[in-house]
Amino acid sequence: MTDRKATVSRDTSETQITVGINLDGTGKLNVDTGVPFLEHMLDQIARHGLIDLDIKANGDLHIDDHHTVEDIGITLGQAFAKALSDKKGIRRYGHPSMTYNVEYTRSMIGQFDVDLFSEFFHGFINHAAVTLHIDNLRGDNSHHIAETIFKAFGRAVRMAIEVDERMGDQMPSTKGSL
Ligand SMILES: [Mn+2]
Repeated sequence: MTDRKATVSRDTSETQITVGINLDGTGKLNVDTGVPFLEHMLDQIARHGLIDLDIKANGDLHIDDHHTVEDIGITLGQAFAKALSDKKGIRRYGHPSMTYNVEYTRSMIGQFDVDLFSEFFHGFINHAAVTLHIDNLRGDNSHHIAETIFKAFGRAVRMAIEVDERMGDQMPSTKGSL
């Protein structure tokens, strides 16, 4: 199997972001974004997805965290798609689509606005071209609710991108190409 690694840089007037990704990593995170709670969540993706992530972001945090969080989602999605390449031999695939049903018990976790989680996932799915359904069943602590979402996301991604020996180099779709 070829290396499933990629690096993507994305530069706008609002944010400058570089994401390095290794889909077959060991769960190592190297991060510097200026948004500590998001970093805690990126750590869940890396650890539970067994993905190595190297993420540097320099965003307009003097306004708020919005652009930085959304654009990290976008750049991570681009790096993910690039590292997956033609998607041959993996277990699951999708098309950009998301449902997100989560009720938080408070609007802020520390300094972090919980609205921004859906912005992050929207950015990711649109650029990674994946289908993602997030339904939080229950929970009474917003920090824990967020953690369960990101842990489950990491696990789901890990399963989806695992190479299935029986698939050979087939595309996991009756369409034959994506
Ligand atoms: Mn925690």
